[in-house]
Amino acid sequence: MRDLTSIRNDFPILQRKVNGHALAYLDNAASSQMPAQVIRAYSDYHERYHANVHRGVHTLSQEATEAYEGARDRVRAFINASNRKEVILTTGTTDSLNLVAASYGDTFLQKGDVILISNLEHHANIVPWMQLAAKKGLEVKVIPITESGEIDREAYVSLLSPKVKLVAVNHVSNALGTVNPVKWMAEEAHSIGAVIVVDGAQAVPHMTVDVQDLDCDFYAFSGHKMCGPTGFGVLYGKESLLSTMPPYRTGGDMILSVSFDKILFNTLPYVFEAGTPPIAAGIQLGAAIDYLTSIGMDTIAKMEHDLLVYATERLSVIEGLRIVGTAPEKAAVVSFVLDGIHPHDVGTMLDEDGIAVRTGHHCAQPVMERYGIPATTRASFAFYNTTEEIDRLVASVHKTIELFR
Ligand code: C6P
Repeated sequence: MRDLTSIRNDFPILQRKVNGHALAYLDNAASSQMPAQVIRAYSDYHERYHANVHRGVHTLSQEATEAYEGARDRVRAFINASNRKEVILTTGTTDSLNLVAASYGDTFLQKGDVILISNLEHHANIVPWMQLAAKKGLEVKVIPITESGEIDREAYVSLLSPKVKLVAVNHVSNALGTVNPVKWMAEEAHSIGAVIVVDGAQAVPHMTVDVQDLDCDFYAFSGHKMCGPTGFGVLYGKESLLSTMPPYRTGGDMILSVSFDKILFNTLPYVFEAGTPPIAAGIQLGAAIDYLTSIGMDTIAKMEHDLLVYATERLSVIEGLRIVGTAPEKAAVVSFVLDGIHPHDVGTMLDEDGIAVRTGHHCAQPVMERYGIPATTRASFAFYNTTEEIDRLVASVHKTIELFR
């Protein structure tokens, strides 16, 4: 196992100072940082083999295609999809979920059908379904959560009826960190003939994900939360479903032939990938997967769990601080509120000490509504964080409380 100092040395940004202090980057749920290996993959592509993919017979284009398609193979292995046709490369989780709503949802859901959405969702796994429901006359029902921020299992089971055709849930909540029982939820959804769409944006970077074991129908995630690039992500879908779905976007690369009489669409996965993709970003995602794999997802999960336990212990004893989201199964996210101090003020104070956290509703307003709060301060950890950074967070929170009293 590599030691933490050598891992941290891979991340150039961790050397920088913010407001005169060493950066303590605790906003990994928003976007994680990139190791030099992933940064280099970008310049390497541009310096040595920048060309379009899937088109040229020339060497550069072939090299670019090989590297880009190599990233797809890495994704397939990383999430244990059964074959590469099931790996659609997108611009991110949001794009992936919109693809499912626009293609699968618009084709197979009918007036009167019910979509179940958990109360824990990011807006990206709410808005496309609500828009679809408004367009097609579907009904959206909400799976409630308990006070600790877990799916209310009994309520979920009682909501499942033959009218339910689709369940939308995240694997890990970005606002609270709750790990949801998606394998069990998939089993229940399938028992009444519904499909399950899992938003895995906050899970894939932090734990081993096996889509076949979960038996989810669709699974979406983003590159930039897993030490990879922004503007790139993945939609996993079962081949049996993807092969029945119409194209999402149309144009070049998603066709086999075009004439003014007839268009023949390309095969999976390319039929869902119209136009020139963000090639460099795709190659970087491949490099990010190599990097995470070199450390090991189980090691990453253990390192982050230790940070979660330490941060929870240290923060929860602060008078006037309340942690929102206390599920026993949590990823390394601590969302909290301080009596009488707005999270934005907390975030600004922490930034003065070089500590980056996210404040606000985290694009999960229904979660905030559930707890009757407008916002939280959220510290989210990655394997390269340290307990010293958590100590600094705690000290800075104390300082903030004293200043605002
Ligand atoms: N959450 C956060 O700070 P995109 O923007 O498409 O890469 O990911 C959207 C998204 C979808 N689902 C979940 C569970 C997410 O956490 C996110 C992104 C960031 O929590 C930015 S809002």
